[in-house]
Amino acid sequence: MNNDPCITNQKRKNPLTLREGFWLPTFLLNSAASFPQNFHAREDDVVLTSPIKTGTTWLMAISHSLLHKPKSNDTYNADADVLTNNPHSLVPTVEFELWSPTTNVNIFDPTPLLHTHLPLPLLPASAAKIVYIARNPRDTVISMWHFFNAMIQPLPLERAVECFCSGAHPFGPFAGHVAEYWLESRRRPETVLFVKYEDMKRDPKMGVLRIAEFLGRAVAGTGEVEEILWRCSLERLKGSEVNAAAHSAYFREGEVGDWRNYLTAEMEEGIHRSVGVKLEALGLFF
Ligand code: PAP
Repeated sequence: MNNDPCITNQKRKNPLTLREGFWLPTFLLNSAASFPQNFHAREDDVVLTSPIKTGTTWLMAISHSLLHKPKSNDTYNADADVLTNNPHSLVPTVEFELWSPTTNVNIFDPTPLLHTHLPLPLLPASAAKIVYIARNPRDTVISMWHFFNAMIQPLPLERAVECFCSGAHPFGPFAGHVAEYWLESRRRPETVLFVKYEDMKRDPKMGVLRIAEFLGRAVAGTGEVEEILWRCSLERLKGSEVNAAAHSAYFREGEVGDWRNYLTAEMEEGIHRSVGVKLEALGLFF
């Protein structure tokens, strides 16, 4: 095992650079650096945060649905929003879209709901509300492997696991990313909500209610929660025209424990040794 930034860097494509102990895609360094300098949170701003492949898209769809509640006799249709836009278009990811070279747009002003994959030490100090979603590392690496196979280039699973274990993958190391947000959520529970993908899958209604309560958003009974869950369900998003056409890589199985279909005992042991024990020490995932 070595420390080469690897998953997206075979043949020197998409190199990574180390910042504050985390590997960032080099092409995102400028926008990542300007986030803490230029973002001044307002009281009701919300920043969704996550490593990659831990349930970001689902969290985006749910949070957008919660925060864009139509007022009575408002004709705004939140369902149409989610059905006709990929959630990543509804909730901009700071490092990808901040002053994007293509749009030259500063996304901070118009939207109260943002997302970032940046680790905690690279976030602005201002106290916007943060909702972080994490996932079991074994399912995360399998999801990551499928995603990079589809979006960048095919690579052997052994290589993907090796990169994951070394921490040299986009926004890695995974254990450090998760641990920092977890500890911050314990220190400042009113500011950081830590959500686990597995909990959302096991009891999605409770998951939505928890997020709604944290965001200070009153929910009109279980009917509304069920509607949000239906609207944001994997099946429905996967089947929508916009996602089927151009964003299918974001929607796959969405299963807890899918790693059992892929990882050998040796791979699993390696993940446990390099990532799992750090999370286990915090009572997370193992
Ligand atoms: P990202 O980091 O590229 O944004 P992210 O959305 O965090 O990806 O994670 C993708 C995973 O969430 C996929 O898991 P899988 O590979 O194990 O299947 C994807 O299927 C799952 N996912 C996407 N949308 C939903 C949803 N609406 N409900 C549940 N899971 C979802």
